[in-house]
Amino acid sequence: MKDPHSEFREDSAPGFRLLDGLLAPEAQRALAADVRAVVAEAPLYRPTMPKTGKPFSVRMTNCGPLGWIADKAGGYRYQETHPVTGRPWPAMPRAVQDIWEAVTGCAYPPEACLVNWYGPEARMGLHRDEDEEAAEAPVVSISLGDEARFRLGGPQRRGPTRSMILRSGDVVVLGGESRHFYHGVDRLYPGTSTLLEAPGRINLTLRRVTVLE
Ligand code: MD3
Ligand code: FE
Repeated sequence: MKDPHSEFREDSAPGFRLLDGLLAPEAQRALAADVRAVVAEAPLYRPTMPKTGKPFSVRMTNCGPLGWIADKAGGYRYQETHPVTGRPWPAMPRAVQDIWEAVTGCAYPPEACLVNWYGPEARMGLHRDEDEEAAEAPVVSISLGDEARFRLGGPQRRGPTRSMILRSGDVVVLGGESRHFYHGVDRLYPGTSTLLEAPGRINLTLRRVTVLE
């Protein structure tokens, strides 16, 4: 059978690295507990699309100094406080910071850890991450829970895309050109992991937002 990851080698997506199964089950469980503690302090909420006000199917929260938010009136942006509680985001767990350092080798820390919580029916349309001033810093993604079909395009919205399965414990590093590629999540495969209490998937997206001088 064809290796499902083969089409994701460096040649077709420079800077894209899938670290398949980087996190052992015990590390995944510890991270899931960290995320539950974050959610207890900074509750999940459902963002809305700028202009249309259409709700996301993914629920979100953040930890770290900055959080990514979206709403009808204000658009996509980073801010220091939770849009519902008005409180500062909880601290980024040590384990999350350690993963960033280990996989990017960056001397600077990430500023935002977006927590995406997918229910069985949730998905994320094709988009680019372009709200960061630090546009050249890598982005790191950590998957926990049920498997998902992830889609990666190129620098233009139209054009070929490829898909792959992201599993619990997988870490993806988006560096170089791939940092600016279109990507999304087509669907979940509910029941493919027992890590979380309910069917679903958590994705942590780690980003540098501001440029260090
Ligand atoms: C490829 N999240 O929050 S993470 C997002 O699984 C987001 O929840 C998805 O896209 C998720 O913005 C995908 C993997 C990822 C993150 C950033 C990328 C892939 C990327 C940036 C460029 C190319
Ligand atoms: Fe994204």
